[in-house]
Amino acid sequence: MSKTQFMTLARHIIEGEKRHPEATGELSRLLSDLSLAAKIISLEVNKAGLVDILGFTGGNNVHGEQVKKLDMFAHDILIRAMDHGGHFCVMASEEEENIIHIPARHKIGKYVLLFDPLDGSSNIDVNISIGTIFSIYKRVTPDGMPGTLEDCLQQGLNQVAAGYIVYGSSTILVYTTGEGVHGFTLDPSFGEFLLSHDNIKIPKKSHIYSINEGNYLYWHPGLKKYIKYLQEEDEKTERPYSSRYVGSMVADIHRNLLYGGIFMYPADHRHTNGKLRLMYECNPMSMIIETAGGRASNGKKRILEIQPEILHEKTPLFIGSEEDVRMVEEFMAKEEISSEVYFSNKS
Ligand code: P6P
Repeated sequence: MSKTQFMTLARHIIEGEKRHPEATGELSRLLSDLSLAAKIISLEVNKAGLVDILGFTGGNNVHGEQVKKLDMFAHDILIRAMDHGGHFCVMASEEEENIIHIPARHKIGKYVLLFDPLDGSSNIDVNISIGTIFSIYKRVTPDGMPGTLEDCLQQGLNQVAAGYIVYGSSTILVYTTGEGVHGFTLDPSFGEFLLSHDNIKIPKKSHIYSINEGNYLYWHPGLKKYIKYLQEEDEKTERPYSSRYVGSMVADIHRNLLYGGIFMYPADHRHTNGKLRLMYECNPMSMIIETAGGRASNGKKRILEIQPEILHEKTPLFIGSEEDVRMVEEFMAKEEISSEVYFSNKS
């Protein structure tokens, strides 16, 4: 029997905490609570086509984007699963403009949870993989009091845990507490996440790139040259690369984590800070990829070193195999131009 068989998520987390005598077991419990929410969301995602849960709520989220019912379902499930366990002092969600306080009737904990309840939701109706992303910090304000925005606006370097659940051909939960990246596949027959990807390492160099090439006209000139470089033929450097872009960040990054690859959502004339959110998309994914041996930057600076200023802050993102990310950074540095010139609004 392989050593990973029947290693459940709960047992794996506890095994991990045994290596830290000072651990209280709190992180184990909150990650187990998260996995329960993931199972419930997975059930709904996998029958979305059968239950009248498709289509738009008619409402818009804080970013003016039309919200699918499944987005709000996942948002509500995560809050209901996580707000009473006594783990958190405050939460924040892509679907909520302001921080989410813990109801007064519940014990206030020492952790902070930021999450994107259902990323890639535009793919729900066409049965393309989507995902939940979560980021966990320890609070920085005094214990016992309600958490604040200050507890949320921490550098990604301070994360104590990060992870995602990808709802695809199977439901896989990937998490890290900084000691390895581990993947668990949900066995729906008995509702357990079983260890399926132990200590994942991303290849240092790849032959896959992920970017929305429809935005080519608006890109930084160095990025244009980089993409053209990837499309040239050179056997020694495995070029041309393969282009793979699902339009669902969790699916794209999960594939690149396992196979190697670089995922890019750059700034451009229309997205002057990129499109993806720092706190609950880029930071958690960056902790995972860096822990797996990869690299994540905004084109110049490590994502995890960015000091956030607002909750729904956006950032350009270049993430994946270390050599590939460093190369695109070099291409853009060579074409360094003033951002005024580059981002002057030509539209
Ligand atoms: P575009 C999904 O809406 C998302 O936030 C990410 O999951 C995905 O990578 C990106 O946007 C796709 O954006 O502009 O290429 O359609």
